[in-house]
Amino acid sequence: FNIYPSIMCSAPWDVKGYIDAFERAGVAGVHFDVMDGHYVPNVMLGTDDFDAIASITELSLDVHIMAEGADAFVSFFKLRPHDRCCFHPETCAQPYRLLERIRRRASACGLALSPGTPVGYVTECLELLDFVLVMAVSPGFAGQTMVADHLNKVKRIRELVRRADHPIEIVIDGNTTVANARRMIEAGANGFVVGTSSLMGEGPAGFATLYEAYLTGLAS
Ligand code: S6P
Ligand code: MG
Repeated sequence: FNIYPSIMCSAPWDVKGYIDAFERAGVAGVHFDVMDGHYVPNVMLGTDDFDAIASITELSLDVHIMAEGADAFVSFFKLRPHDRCCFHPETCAQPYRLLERIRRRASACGLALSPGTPVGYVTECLELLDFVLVMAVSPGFAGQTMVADHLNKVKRIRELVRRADHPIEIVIDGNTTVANARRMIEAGANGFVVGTSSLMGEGPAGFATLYEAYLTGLAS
C-alpha cells in the first residue's frame, strides 16, 4: 500500500523533522494540501511552502488542490517531474484539459472526489488518470470523522476500473485509522493519506514506530 503522510498536519517547526522521518521510513510521497478559503472554509499551504519542502527532499510531493478555478492554482506550483497533482473536477470548466496539462508536468495526475461529487467524472476522464483521491471526509480540515458512504463510492470506482481494464491507484484521504483503512482496502483502496488520526499525532520522533505498526495493522 502507498502511504502519503499529510504535511499540513505538522506544526511548522516540525516540518523538517517530519520530512527526515518520512525519508527514513520510505513513504510513497508527501501529501501537500492547498486550500483557497472558497472551495473549502480554510486556507492552507502555498507556493513558498511547496518550494521550501521541494528544496529539502526528493520525495514526491502529492499536491491536492482544493480551490475554485483549479486551473490557475495548478500553474502556481513548480511541479517537478516526479511530483503528483490532483484537483476537484467540479472546480474548473475543463477537467479533461487540466488533466492533460498536469500529465505534461508531473509523474501522476488524479481527480479528487468530495463526498457528494459524482463518480461520473472518473468515468469520463479514466484514460487520463493515474489515481483517484476519494475524500472520506468533507475537505477543509484534519481531524474529522469519516463519512460512511465513501466506501460505496470506492467500490463503484473499483468496479468501473475493472471493467475498463485501466488500473489506477485509489487513494483515500481523511480519517484513515487502521480500522477504517482495513474497510477501505476491502472496498478497493490501495493508497492512504495519513494525518492526525493515524500517523501524525506524536511528532517526528514517534513517526517510525507508528508507521511500522500501521503497515502491520493493514497487512493482518
Ligand atoms: C483535508 C485534507 C486532508 C487532511 C487529512 C488529515 O481536507 O485534504 O489531506 O490533511 O485528511 O488526516 P486526518 O487523519 O486528520 O483526517
Ligand atoms: Mg488532502
